Amino acid sequence: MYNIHSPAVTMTIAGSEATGGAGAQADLRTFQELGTYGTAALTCIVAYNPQDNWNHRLTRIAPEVLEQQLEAIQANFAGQLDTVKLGMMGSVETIDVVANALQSQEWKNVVLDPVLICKGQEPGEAQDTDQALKSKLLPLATVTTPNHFEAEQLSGMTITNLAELKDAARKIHDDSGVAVLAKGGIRLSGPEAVDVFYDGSNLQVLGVPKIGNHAVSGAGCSLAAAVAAELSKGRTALEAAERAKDFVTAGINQRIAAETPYDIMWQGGLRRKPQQVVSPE
Ligand code: PXL
Repeated sequence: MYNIHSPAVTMTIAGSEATGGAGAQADLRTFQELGTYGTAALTCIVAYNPQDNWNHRLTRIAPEVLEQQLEAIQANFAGQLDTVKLGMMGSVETIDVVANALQSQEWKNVVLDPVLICKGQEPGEAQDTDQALKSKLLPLATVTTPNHFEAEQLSGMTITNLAELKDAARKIHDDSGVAVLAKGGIRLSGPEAVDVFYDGSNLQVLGVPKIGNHAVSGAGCSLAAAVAAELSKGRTALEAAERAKDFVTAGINQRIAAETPYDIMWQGGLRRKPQQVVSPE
């Protein structure tokens, strides 16, 4: 006897980060933790270099190999897959393949984490990739989650305080039509890590007390993946943003230490703590 289980199906199109802190590995753990069935199409492979200050060594996946992964996932879950999260792209060719896949079927939720600093890329090439992301992927997204730097780049504005973060979120939305969750995180001064959600009608400030003053690995990837997971379960964009922020805050609170200069967020932060075993008197 068996039962057919039908969790929401979610897909990430992202890079592999072998140590598991960021990228597709963090996305898949987030999908699982939030009760969705996660699939992943890899765009590139990042291997940090412990001999060189943990710098990124970046290998791109050939565009036709990305195409094959997308074909397999989309065919296998035809009619079930309506939510995708986009992470690190790594090249203009990759962005073209992803834009084609997005246009090949209907999607309810396209969450774009606009990873603009693709460490390991030559500066000129990185600029082309950023430009392609803005012109080809942003218009196909339903929600985007820029961090402080990315919000500055996408809006063309300087962001030093909450009022400017709000203005940038408005500008990115007005230019693109996409709901924006702009992350101030620890970058803005003050006691709170503040993010701004704006979807054209609703402007909401999401703040929680800062947990230390150092960024942790995986927070950005996991936030966008959590937004995607919550949307795939039928939540509104604002609800998804609020839940994703709780998920990441709990994960930062229970961070994992490693040899890299930054800690790693733990996707199990919202789990109920194991019951204390009480020994019989
Ligand atoms: O945090 C951005 C990011 C996204 N995707 C991959 C990464 C990183 C940062 O290291 O390696 C694959």
